[in-house]
Amino acid sequence: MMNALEQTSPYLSSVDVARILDVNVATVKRWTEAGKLDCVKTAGGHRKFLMRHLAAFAIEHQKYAQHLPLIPFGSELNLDLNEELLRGEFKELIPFFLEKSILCESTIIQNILNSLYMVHHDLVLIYDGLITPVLHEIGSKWERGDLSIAQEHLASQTIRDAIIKMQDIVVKPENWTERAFVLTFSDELHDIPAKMVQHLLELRGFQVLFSGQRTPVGDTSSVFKSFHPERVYVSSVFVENAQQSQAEFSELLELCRTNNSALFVGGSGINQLKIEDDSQLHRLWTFNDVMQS
Ligand code: B12
Repeated sequence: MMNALEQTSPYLSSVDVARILDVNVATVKRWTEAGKLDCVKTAGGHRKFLMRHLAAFAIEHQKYAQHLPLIPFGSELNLDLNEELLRGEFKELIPFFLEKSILCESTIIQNILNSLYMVHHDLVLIYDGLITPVLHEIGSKWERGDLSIAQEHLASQTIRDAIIKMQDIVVKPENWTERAFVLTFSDELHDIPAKMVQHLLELRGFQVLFSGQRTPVGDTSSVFKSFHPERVYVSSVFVENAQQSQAEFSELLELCRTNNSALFVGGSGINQLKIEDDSQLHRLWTFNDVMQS
């Protein structure tokens, strides 16, 4: 595994940025002074840039998005892969992203996600097209014994962290429209899909409360009282105890009825539950469904 200190520096110099955006260094300087392009200053007064600074700039100035190296930095630069990513196709990227997440190369993972978002502005494409197949592959490798439990944890946490950090550059509406509460049942450790649901809802302008892993439904009545969510989203990936999850599901549906909240459920764990026909309840399947819900 790669030592954190051996990772490529995430910082770019003004010269790097000028080269990437195909402008001269004086232009980069002017943009930073005008506040168009954010940066950090070193103790010595030098400007240093992160991909997220370029991301924010490219979102405002779309023509420069085409210049961004999606697989950035020195030897990692792979022009064929770059071409593919610009087209929003992930055939080659999936094995590359998988390998880098297993190696815990978080800088590259982060840059790929940020760059993809900058170019395509489409979280559903990234979640459904890249993250989900890579996580499934990590699971299959672990099942086959090709990855240890520790490696599986490290790889999935590397991806989880990058998904969360990508939110820094995601442009969200300025005003909240509705409130949503996102949770998993009390025996659930898988919370990455729930995190993604949270981000998609935020993108739609929802104010979201996310309680993550292992949420005892019985404890959530206070959330209904204080937060008044118009919507509740549950992600269920693995059901350890079907009876307990069934009881929690019924309790949650009842809470939603009492508080007039719509309940949206998704994930393969839901297939193991008896779902009543109820006008307040909606079964969703994909992240695209979350955007349409
Ligand atoms: C990462 C991971 C973990 C991490 C979770 C870290 C975290 N913070 O999330 C850790 C290491 C903790 C973990 C633990 C375990 N895991 Co695990 N894990 C995975 C892995 C690799 C990825 C899970 C994931 O995020 N997938 C990505 C999501 C996006 O994909 P998805 O779950 O298929 O979801 C899709 C839909 O279901 C849907 N969806 C899901 N939620 C929602 C919600 C809404 C609203 C909507 C619309 C859609 C939706 O959207 C997705 C797109 O189609 C999977 C492999 C896999 N195939 O997924 C195994 C996997 C889920 N784990 C598995 C197992 C067995 C376990 C453990 C029991 C292992 C153990 N023996 O301890 C424990 C269970 C703990 C528990 N009680 O929950 C099995 C489950 C098999 C099963 N269903 O019976 C899998 C499939 C691995 C395997 N191949 O066997 N795991």
